[in-house]
Amino acid sequence: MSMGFDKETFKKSVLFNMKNVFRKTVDEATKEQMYQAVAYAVKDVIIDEWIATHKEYEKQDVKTLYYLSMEFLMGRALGNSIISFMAQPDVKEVLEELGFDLNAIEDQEPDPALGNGGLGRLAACFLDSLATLGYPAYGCGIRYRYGMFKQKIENGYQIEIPDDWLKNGYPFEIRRAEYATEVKFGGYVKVVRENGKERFVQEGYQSVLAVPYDMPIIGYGNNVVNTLRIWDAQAINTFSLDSFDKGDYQKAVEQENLAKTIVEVLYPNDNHYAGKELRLKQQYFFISASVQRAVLKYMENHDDIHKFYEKNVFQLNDTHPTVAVPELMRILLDNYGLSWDEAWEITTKTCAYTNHTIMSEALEKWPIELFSRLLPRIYQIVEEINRRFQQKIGEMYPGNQDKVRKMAIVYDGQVRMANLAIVGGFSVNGVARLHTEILKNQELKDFYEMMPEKFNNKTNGITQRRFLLHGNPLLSEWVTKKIGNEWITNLPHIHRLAVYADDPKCQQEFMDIKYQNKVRLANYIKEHNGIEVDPRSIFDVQVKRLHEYKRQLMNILHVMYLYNQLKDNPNLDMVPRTFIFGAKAAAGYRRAKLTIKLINSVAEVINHDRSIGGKIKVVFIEDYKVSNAEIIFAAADVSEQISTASKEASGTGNMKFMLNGALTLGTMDGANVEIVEEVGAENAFIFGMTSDEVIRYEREGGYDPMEIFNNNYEIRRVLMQLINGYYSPQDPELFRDIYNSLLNTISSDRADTYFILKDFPSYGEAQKRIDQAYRDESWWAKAAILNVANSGKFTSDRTILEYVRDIWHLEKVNVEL
Ligand code: CR6
Repeated sequence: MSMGFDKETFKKSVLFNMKNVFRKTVDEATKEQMYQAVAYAVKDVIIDEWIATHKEYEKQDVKTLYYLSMEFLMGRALGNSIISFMAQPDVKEVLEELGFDLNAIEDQEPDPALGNGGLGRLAACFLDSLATLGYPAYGCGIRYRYGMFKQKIENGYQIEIPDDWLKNGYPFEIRRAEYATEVKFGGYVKVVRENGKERFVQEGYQSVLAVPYDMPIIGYGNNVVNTLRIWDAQAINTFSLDSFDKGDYQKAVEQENLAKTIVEVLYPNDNHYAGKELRLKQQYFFISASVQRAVLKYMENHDDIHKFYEKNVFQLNDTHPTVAVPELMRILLDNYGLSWDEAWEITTKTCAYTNHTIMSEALEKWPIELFSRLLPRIYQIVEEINRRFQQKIGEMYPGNQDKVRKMAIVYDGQVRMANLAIVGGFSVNGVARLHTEILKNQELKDFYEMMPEKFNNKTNGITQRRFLLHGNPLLSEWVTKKIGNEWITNLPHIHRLAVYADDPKCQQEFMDIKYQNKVRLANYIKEHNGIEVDPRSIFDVQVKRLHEYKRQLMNILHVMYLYNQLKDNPNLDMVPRTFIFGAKAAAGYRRAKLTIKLINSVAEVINHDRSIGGKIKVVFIEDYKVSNAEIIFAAADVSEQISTASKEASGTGNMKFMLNGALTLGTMDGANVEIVEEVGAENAFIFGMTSDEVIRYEREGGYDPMEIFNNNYEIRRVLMQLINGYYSPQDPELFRDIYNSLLNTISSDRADTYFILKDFPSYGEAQKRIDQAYRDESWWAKAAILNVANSGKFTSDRTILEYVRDIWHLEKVNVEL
């Protein structure tokens, strides 16, 4: 147990908070009030460790990582905090003594969703690992007033509801007004001459005040508490009568509005760039504040700015934070008076970039007009970076305009952020081996040829502390009973479970735990969806953002196909299956939203058809988020990871399922490749085209879905049901767009862009193999245990150690109390 925790003190603290914050005694308190009182007591416990950690960092003058990210999908903090200082049994007892149940109290916490999906959740796992491994790090992001929307399903359609997560205050955060920083937008750049030197100053700008809020990131059992710093925006001068008199009224109001709107909401797009001006404002806002603060902090205890990179490293989580490159340049040039070469050396030794996608629609490109109007000085610097880089291209590839066309940073009226990130840093990494290979050999081939030393792979990972220890207490206790608890901070140790995979008693124990977790999920589904599901059926789960490349459509088309088989032959011999979906669609992504409607329409028909004897159930879990994800992973038998090969950079849900003993039904895409390598192809269900095949078709053509439609009766039957009202009798045309996306070339250059029909037969085969395999309970249990036992590679601790070794070069710190 961590030294900061004492049960009696904790109890007193809870009672004190209850009185002080709510003027209540415990027996009058609501669960929500109890949650707050407990949360503040937890903060009390960690606050000394938090202070001690930062003292230690200062004392040792450590190198610090700034993980710059537009998104941090943290999930709830209370449960994990308690686990981290290893006081869960005590806290549970304290609450029981006070008449409350810890689970119910945890359930009161809003689930801070300041992220869309994998990228934001990865950032959260990384922070957990960094603290647990004892590395000095800040997460830097935005304190969105509204994070990811809450999803409601009404009449089968997704409805987006703002998620006011700050409504009752957030007990874990601390406002740090003393670090507030001004961020400037717009205006123009004036050149002033001072003793023979030119200086650039921005004038006529609007500005906002960036005010940081700090959240504690608690290491597991090691007294380390790092910081997630998220920035809020405030008007610099709230407007006064005075400014009204001077005619500045308009300006004052504008500043007020600018501040309010900047941090108002997270853009709900995953893997898709919308090109909105406000988004660029958000990017510059949090980057300028974070970079300014990092430089000031460094200069508090150092006098030579030239060595900045020795003590600081900025990791750019995708291209969203790329303005960090010109912003650091600006500070070094304009505030510290460095020469271009000096500033460039420091900047390119400080910044490193992670690429998270090859999907072209996710590539950020800003029109010059917008970029230069919003960030005039930054744009000047980007132009100069581009001019010098093009010169370098010219030297290496004389007269090769094609190289310039492909690699230039400013080209065709646009600023290309990925190119800027590659040129402005010392490292470029992909997030799974296959993804990095595709970057090197296709998407970023020219950059790789020019600067191969920058490229490296860092296969993603997940934290076992949240996704097994917290999310699956039954399995986690069982694992610890078998092999001890070292896996909590050293996941590869979990391989010791492998010796139990053949043991019938262990198999039985494992399957019993899976069953209980399925009952827990079934109860959740009953409570939230009103649908009864049978925990003895196979739980076949696809939870992730809704996107065409992830092919939820292929999954539901297969359900439609199976249902047809059952209707033809009600005695069909099949193991009962529950198909579980969970997915949010970006609010403006029409086809994705229609797919949700399709899933719910199919569910409506199938779940009410008594003639199939309950052999298939379809459930769409509303509002998929970190807190219910933990329950879902624990209960899954089958993990659907069925993206079109080459499109899913890594995936991280795939790893969370594996850790919880689900078998992967997947394509050879992203990190699936490495999962299969670890667990063995015989313990997974792999199907579909390889990434090479997909890429070849994309390049050379030669795929015609119409041919499949014409030659495959079962597929044709399913597709016809999309347009004959079978699942939408009131409106037979409802799903026409989905039908068209598969067969008509009108909506894109090629029909079936994601090769759903092409992979469908092989997907159906794999599904059949699952049906057969599940009948042999002992085989299944063994394969499931082997999945758990071979998940060691996929801890984010391993990923972080690789980043530290190859990119960040941080020193581990011990914190004694
Ligand atoms: N959408 C990838 O698509 C990857 C995560 C984290 C994604 C996904 O395969 O696991 O990043 N990409 O690396 C982006 O967000 C751009 C994602 O979450």
